[in-house]
Amino acid sequence: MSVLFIAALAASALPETNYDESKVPEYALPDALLTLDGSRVETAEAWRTKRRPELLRLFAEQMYGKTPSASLPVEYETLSVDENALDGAATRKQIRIHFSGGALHMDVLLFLPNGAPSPAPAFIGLNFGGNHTVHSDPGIRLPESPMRTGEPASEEERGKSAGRWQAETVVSRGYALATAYYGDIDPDMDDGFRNGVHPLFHGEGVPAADEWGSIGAWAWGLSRALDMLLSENSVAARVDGSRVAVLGHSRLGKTALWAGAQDERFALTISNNSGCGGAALSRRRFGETVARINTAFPHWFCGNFKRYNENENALPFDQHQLIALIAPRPAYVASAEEDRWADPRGEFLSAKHADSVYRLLGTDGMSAEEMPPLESPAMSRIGYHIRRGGHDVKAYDWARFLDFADKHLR
Ligand code: GTR
Repeated sequence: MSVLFIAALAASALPETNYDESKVPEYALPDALLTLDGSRVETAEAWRTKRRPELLRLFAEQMYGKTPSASLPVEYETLSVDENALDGAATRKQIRIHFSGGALHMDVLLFLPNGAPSPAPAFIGLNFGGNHTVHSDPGIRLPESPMRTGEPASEEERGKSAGRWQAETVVSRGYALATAYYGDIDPDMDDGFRNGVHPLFHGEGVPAADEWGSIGAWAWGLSRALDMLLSENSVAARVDGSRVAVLGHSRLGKTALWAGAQDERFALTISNNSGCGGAALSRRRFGETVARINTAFPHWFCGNFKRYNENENALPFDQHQLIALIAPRPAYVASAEEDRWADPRGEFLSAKHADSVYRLLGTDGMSAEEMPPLESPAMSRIGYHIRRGGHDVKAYDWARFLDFADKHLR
């Protein structure tokens, strides 16, 4: 039997995808403030010292996999500087982060605003197609790591995702923009963790059932890029490391949430259409489900997460608690009307049910009681919008992310 045939069989054995709100099963969400031993967290101190570490551990061991605590040796190499990028509005820098003496590298592309006070707040996120897809600027290098197809990156793709990054707008509003290709950290393939960062920690072996998959690796990469922003002198002079927002779309939105939850140096976290395994509540089983995502993408989460295929109620948490782990730092969740696969209502409900933790920590949480209408953003400590259209990052999304960042990082 071919591999494709087996995969199709496995997928067809799954229940039909539900897009009917009336068929969402009844469920009880685990209480973010109730610890495993049954005691209730009543103070910010108890959240910080007891419940937050407990929840982080549960998400690591049961879902994303534990991130190695050891660090790899790094070196930073400036590949290029163009002080006159974006028609003079930005300085473009490309910095290569070498890990373990060159065993792996990640190229970070930066647009630093020329006309804004320095150091500037920044957005950082991984991209799907290589840094050269983020803008048509011919000076942006192609990645050396493979694409998801296994093919090398191509010149034809230059600038094809510029709409998803809005570099001119971001810079004109006084923010720096940093991005790296996610395949530099771990190629997005179910290949037994033979490439990318995993072998640097596991050698010939594979991660154990409670150790990181690809999302964990990508989140780790975001933290390593943040290390660079904070410590590479020429960058640190222009980027304010205490005001860095991490964002991502879709699987990289799941990644941004996990990065923001683990690494408290990220001042603000944005999930765009992250859906199942990201902002959407797993227990709703609306659109993509745990079983579907684990079948289609077995390498994204840890081995233990497969225990919850069609068994969501056994999860010791749900995704509202991932957002709660970001508290009291601001978090923003963006949905799209036609992106039903990602369950927009489930994404809103996660944002809303993180509220109790924000309030315990002394900030406001989610201002909207009900899911806001189309393109009427809720802009509290937790933000949310749903826009018209499908699964994508649009100018509308960026405009709201910038408004939200202005509110919290200025
Ligand atoms: C889909 C997957 C989603 C989402 C999306 C993406 O195929 O089912 O969970 O991550 O890919 O990343 O574009």
